[in-house]
Amino acid sequence: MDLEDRFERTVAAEQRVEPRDWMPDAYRGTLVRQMAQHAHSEIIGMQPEGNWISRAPSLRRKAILLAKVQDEAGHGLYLYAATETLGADRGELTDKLISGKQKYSSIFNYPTLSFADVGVIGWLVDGAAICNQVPLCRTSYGPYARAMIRICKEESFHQRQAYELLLTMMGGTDAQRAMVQESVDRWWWPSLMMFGPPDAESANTEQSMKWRIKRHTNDELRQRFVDMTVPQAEKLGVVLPDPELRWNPERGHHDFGQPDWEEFWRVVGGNGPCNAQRIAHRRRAHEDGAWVREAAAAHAAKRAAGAGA
Ligand code: FAQ
Repeated sequence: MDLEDRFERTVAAEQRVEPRDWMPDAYRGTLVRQMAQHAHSEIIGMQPEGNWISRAPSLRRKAILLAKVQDEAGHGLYLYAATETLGADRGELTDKLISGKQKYSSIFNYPTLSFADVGVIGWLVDGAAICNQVPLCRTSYGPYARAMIRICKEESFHQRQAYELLLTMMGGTDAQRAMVQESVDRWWWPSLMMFGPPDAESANTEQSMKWRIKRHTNDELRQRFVDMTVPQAEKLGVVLPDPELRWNPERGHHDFGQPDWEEFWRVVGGNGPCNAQRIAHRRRAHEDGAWVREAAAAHAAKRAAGAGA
């Protein structure tokens, strides 16, 4: 059996492809692209909520938010480590992020204007991330699938703490309820965009599904997210800002409107409300951390020299 046959059979049999196995160059390239974008999203995704750590309304909320943002750093690190098993270089990936050559999720280019955004991000953005990532626990590349299992457990906790925060705010004053609704109005459509363009415009889906990197199409996951979120919105008492949203008994799913796809492509292309700010912040943090990398390298060199003596 030649190498390509063996690879195809492994994927078809729902077995995992592991780092030392032969794999087509394009499979490797697609994985590095998707996993690097995913890692970058986790790292850039620390910024919108990090904006509220110093202004959280109580010590309890501050401790929870701090833990969530730290988890996101951890997710980024697992994912960068997983890309290294494919031969990628973490330093090069960071350079591509801060020079705008590699993407990260569009959602993190929107501003966090109120504390309700912390709850709504945890509910909708982590909710969308869970819908997208639970199937990735069965993705064909072993290290990515295993990283996803741990990440999904932590994302579930993120979503629950956020829903509890929103239930508390909705049980509060009229001003608090209005703050939650205003936040939902801003985040609903960008959350739907997280699943990527409609299937007909998704350049990568067909091949990624064949390789079992992706297990569902963008539109399938978007539908799943809407169906999951509507009853949660009802229980909370917020209105999702889509006049076309209604249950369709024939399909057994909710019908819903389309996000503004021109806005999506603008944000993906670098021209969203906060793209420049997010990249500048990440670049500054990277440059400010140069001394840590130099010290770590000097320490490692010294130890290696000592070990050789
Ligand atoms: N934003 O052909 P497709 C999180 C790009 S969750 C920006 O459909 P694909 C947790 C796409 O890369 C967020 N770009 O692409 C958290 C492609 O461009 P390319 C991260 C997007 O890969 C929560 C082009 O458009 N999650 O961070 C977006 O088959 C709270 C055509 O698209 C993941 O990355 C977008 N929304 O499907 C953290 C999950 N959508 O590369 C903090 C893993 C598409 O050809 C706080 N990734 N593009 O130049 C995936 O599942 C897939 O990559 C998709 C896109 C579904 C995102």
